[in-house]
Amino acid sequence: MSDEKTKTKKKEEPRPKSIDPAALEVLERADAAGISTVFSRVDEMKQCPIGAAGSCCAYCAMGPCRLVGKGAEEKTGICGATHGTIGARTWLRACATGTAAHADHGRDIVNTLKAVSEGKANSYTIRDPEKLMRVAGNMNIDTEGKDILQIAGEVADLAMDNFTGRAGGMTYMSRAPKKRQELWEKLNLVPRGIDREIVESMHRTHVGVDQDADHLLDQALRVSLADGWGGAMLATDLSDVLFGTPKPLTAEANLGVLKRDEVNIIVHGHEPTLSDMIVTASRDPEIVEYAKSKGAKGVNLAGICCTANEILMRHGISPAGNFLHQELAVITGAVEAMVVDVQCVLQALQPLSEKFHTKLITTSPKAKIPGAEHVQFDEEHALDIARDIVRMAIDNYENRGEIQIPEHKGNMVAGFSHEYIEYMLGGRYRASFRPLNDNIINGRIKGAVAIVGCNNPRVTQDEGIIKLVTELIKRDILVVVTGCAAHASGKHGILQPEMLEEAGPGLREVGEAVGIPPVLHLGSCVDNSRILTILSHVVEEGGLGDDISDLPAAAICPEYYCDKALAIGTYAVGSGAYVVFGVRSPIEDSEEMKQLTTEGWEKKVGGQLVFEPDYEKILEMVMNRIEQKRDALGINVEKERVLLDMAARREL
Ligand code: NFS
Repeated sequence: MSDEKTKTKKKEEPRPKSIDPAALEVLERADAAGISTVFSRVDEMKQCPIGAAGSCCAYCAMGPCRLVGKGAEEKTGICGATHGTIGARTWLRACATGTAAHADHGRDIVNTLKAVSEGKANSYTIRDPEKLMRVAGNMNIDTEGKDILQIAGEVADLAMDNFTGRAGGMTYMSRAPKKRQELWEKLNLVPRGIDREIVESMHRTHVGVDQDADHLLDQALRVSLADGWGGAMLATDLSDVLFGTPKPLTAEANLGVLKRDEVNIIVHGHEPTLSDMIVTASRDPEIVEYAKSKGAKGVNLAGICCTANEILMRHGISPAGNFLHQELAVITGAVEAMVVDVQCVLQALQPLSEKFHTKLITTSPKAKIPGAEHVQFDEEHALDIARDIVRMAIDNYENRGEIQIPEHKGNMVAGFSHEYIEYMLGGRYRASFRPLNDNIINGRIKGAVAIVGCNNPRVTQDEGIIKLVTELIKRDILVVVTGCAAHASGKHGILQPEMLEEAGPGLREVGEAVGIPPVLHLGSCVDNSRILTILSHVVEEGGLGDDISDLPAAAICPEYYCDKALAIGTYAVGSGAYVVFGVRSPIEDSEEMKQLTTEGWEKKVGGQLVFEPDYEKILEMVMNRIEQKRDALGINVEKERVLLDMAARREL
């Protein structure tokens, strides 16, 4: 490089790792001690620009093929695959993987419900029999004269048939608005069975099978719909049946929930089955006594990722953080055991935990990490296994070294199920979404946006999530959050009714009258299915069009990192939503793919998936979309703003 060039080359400002002060504090400790984390490794590992932009195909041993260089757009792989084919194949396979993850989670819940119905999993009960009856009703199961366990068994059997395809289609597709169901029928997008769609997606993406990008993307929609309206929705509903339907509760969030003088156990991953038992075990007086006998004041349970959301929503267990917090929790030195099940668990936790006293315990029959201790979970001995794990953590308390727990934590209200939102809006005896529809129609609430998904160390942790949530509520947008976006919101204190003061005047009025905060925590990522249910109810309630695609609503996944997120985004589009992902576009190099997933999907299913790394632009795009939808509905007429008087509030 010439001297001239060296002189003029601008020094890039280092990107802040996080906007979370707790994360920054622990990272300082890590850096000082030379400890590697996902935050440091991301700087050491440059992204492959070819793969990142969707120009690499590694699906067979003739390649990997790279469609780069002069005339790249016209280039093909050795087999002849174009940019569009490669992009669509990669997209479809990601959706199949994401769907498989959510569906397999759902299948385990179904198996647990079945075992309970047969009296084989005695640690569990049907905590919400009312919900079981509602689910049975939704599934058209005749409950007359049957006892609760028999009904549970029949629900589990029919749920299982959704996986195999024996149910003759997917039971829950009928929950969608009529018009949407007809569109799916017309386009042949109705999933025939969860497993079948995953298998067919894998088959179609094998080299030499489906090579038409548009046709491949139809399968991406179909398999992802089997996630949203199948695997994920079953996981949510049946978890509510087994573990309780969430109701609002308060908790704290961030690394500051770890306790200096108690045995800290972190449950991390996604499934509620074992973690729910660990909650019970950690509260067992005998176990607490055991902890005291080892010099601790008690047992403190906290969560990371979506397992955390499951036990937060149902038990008020405070989460210690989102995806990028898993290593940071270990680096505090205060975690006696990190108990992991499936998904989003970094392999790097193992060598890291060896540097501290933390015991890394894998529990799923599906997931082992070399070097970690494996205590295999099975639902028939669930509570005993949970007790053993808690005792292992207690025994490890005496091995603690120096600890450094950041003080930061946010207060929050979580636990909003769709049932509770309906009840809150309409009251116990006339639970209804009517007040929400009315306030969207009269313009007090402009629309609704879901902010969902992950952290990704390629972008500043939590920045996009927090910026978008706070800016949207200022603009009178009701926001719902799930997954790691919900964790971020909790850590930064924006899941509190006090946030109404930061909201636009219309949203604030409604929030105060109805008693809801402006940002609602709906749970884990499988609970994105609650959003589908809410949107369907809102359409059904009337006055806002007759399909999800008519609603002034959108979804944003600002910091996505994994296949599950793409499956969620794709089923949201297939359901009629406008979806924006941050970070970067995995199809940047393919004009055909960009066209198909935006204008193409808009024409076909009334939604689109756009990638945009700039948060300001995302905000503008989403607000424009909401205004366009309001215009199309004819509800954007300028009205004189009337402040609510007492009578109007009572009516609300
Ligand atoms: Ni969702 Fe939940 Fe978090 Fe992303 Fe991972 S934990 S399932 S995938 S990182 S939001």
